Amino acid sequence: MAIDTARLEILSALSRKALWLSSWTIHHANHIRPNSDGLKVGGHQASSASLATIMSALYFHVLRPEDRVAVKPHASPVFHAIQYLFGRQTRDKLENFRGYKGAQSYPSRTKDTDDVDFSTGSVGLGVAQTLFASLVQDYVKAHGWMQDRREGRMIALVGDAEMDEGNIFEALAEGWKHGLRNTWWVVDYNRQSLDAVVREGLWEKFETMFRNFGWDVVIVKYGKLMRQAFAEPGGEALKRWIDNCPNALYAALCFQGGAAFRKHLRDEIGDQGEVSALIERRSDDELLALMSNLGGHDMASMLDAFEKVDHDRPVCFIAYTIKGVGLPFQGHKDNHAGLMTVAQMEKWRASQNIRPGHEWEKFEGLSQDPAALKAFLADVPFNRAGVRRLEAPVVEVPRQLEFKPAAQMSTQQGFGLVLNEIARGDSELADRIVTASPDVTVSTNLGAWVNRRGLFARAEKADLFRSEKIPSTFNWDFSPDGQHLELGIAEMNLFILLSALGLSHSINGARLLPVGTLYDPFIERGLDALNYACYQDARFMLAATPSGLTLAPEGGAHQSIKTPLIGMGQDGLASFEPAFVDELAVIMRWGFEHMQREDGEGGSVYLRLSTRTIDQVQRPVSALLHGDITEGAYWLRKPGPNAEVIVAYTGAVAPEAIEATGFIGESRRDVGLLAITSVDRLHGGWTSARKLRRDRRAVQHLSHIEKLLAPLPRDCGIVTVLDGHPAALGWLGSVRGHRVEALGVEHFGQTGAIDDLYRHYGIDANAIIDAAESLTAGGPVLHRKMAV
Ligand SMILES: Cc1ncc(C[n+]2csc(CCOP(=O)(O)OP(=O)(O)O)c2C)c(N)n1
Ligand SMILES: [Mg+2]
Repeated sequence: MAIDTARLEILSALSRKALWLSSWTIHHANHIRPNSDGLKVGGHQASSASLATIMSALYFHVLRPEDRVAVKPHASPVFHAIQYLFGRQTRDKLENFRGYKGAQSYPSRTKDTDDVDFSTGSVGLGVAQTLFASLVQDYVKAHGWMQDRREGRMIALVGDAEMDEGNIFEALAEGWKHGLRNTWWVVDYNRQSLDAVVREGLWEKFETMFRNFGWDVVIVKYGKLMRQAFAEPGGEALKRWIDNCPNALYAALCFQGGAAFRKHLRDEIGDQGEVSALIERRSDDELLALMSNLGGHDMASMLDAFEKVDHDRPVCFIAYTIKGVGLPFQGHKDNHAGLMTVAQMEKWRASQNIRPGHEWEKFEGLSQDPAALKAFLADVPFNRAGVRRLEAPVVEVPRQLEFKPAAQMSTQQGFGLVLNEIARGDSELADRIVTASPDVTVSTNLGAWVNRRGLFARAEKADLFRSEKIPSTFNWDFSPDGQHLELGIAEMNLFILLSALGLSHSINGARLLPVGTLYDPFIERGLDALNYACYQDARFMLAATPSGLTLAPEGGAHQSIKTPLIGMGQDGLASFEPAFVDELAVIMRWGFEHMQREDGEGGSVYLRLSTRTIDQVQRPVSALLHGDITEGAYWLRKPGPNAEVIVAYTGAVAPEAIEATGFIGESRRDVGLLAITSVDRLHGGWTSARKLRRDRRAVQHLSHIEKLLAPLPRDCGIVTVLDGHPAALGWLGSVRGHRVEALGVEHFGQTGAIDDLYRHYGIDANAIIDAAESLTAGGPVLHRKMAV
């Protein structure tokens, strides 16, 4: 469908305006209101210019409110400029670009106030997020929760160097397996990265790969000026020269200008009559305009490419562009952090007919009637639905989550039992939970859940083993009602999928309660994706199991040491390491509510679990204990008034801590045993209490850990122990000034049985006793006899 000329002119004008505003934003931040630390705000002018036309085509014409976009991080200024033209971004925030509470240098769902769909910044992640967001939309649709909402296209604006990120390829494979639809990736093919010009010929490989995965590939290489020139006599030869020109040379010539192009064309094509005449008919400026008229800078070509798509298969658009197009450093390989000088900006300002002092005016310098432009912007299809962030009601969580108790269990087993009980019922909670696992569904105890709730696929697919009547513990039926998304091994995909699932309430208006499982050490494999999922406030529960040395019997390489510190350090993630299953049930209940809180307190939940079977405590869980467990700790054995030492443990080392406390109690007074269920929440509570007191907002307020440790005499020692890095608990001594012996694991890789390993790494009962001895006066403490 051809677009009418008047509309095309307005779109081109708005695109020029978006480019101007994005460059002015950066210029302003550098030269007019520079950061107080004097840092140059580079890095974005060239990247933004590269995408100004494409983004304008999308936002001002092609996009619909239900479409969602991940914008390449360095196109943030042009994104904010477009939002400013829409009236959704303030001048103040643009003037304060990259400053305190100003517009963010990478589009941020949580920190920006304009209409960011997905946070980007770590290249590659936003791209894959669109793919998973589309799968989630399919999931929501298949479950009948789209109501009357239209399917959106999930669109990523991708830097060509961004394609080097492996997570994109991992996602591509997963998308293929799940029958990906409604996903567009628009590659800003400027053939430049941060440092340099990208490798010749790489894109042909990518192109084939996209097609292999079932994507439509649309190449937008030539703009209208080029196509017209190719139609002139000699045009074929010009086209051939352009097609054969190496990336680096083309970029360099774009930087040098029309005269340089002319010289090269003359030298290389020689005097060939028609093509020479074609070139000579143009002035230097006209020749440069022709040669920089690549498809990605030509509004009509881009619109045409977008509008021609008449199917819902995924599409990769490869749009040829010039990094920094239209700016003095266009094409220069060093332009990533390039900034225009004041003099260059003055010259460019004049060429854009923008009067000094009128730089922020939306329609300054455009030849169109401002009223017409205003009316155009007010009627842009993308904005017709108003606010694009949706909401979904909170799913009620029962007061208590049940599980079938046993005298001895592991927390991983307990996790499976709790989910199994939920799956058996017909609560809304059960319906809204969606599980996912990177090929460790069975080995993380999700099997029972999957047996009851099935695997998700848009089309039914029966379990062949079942239809062939071969006995198997697990039912592997796929259907559109299924509630488990089975992934390949790549952990990055798990986290990006959790991120997409965990934003469904806001993106699709349908709340999902995602639960992902993986082996604890492999959190590190997907850590950046986990970080970004939390950063954009996606809500999910992560069950990481087994953890610590309790996975090491499978091989020393499978031990996780630093994940407790990751759990503490990760913003937006409340981390727990319960020892007993009744604690876990309380935490999961709390977690499903926490995942839905919108009061600034909510977030995601990380459960660090274990396969180690231990004796369970038999007790009623009182409301008080319930509160203590979710706040992070309780006394499993209360210390007496003259306590000489206490043991504070977290997680699977509970049996060692309990046993050691018994031995220590033989010869030391009033020994206490502190069960820590969440070192993260304990620490966070302590930090915020100190801040409240300092700010004089709650002078009397004491945190949970301060209250727990308050009765201890000043010279009481604390032995801390966990199957993880000792620093996670070592801080307990700072709360009230007690001496600490912090036990934990600091070295990696020994294989063996759990007992051997606990002894080897010094977190067994005797190591705890030794530590208690070193903190107290008095005779030797009886030790546990070693098996011989
Ligand atoms: C994971 C990650 N690594 C490194 C960076 C630093 N970085 C920012 S942009 C960039 C290269 C960008 O090249 P490209 O994707 O082609 O975008 P262009 O600026 O050319 O549009 C790099 C290495 C980053 N943001 N994220
Ligand atoms: Mg690039």
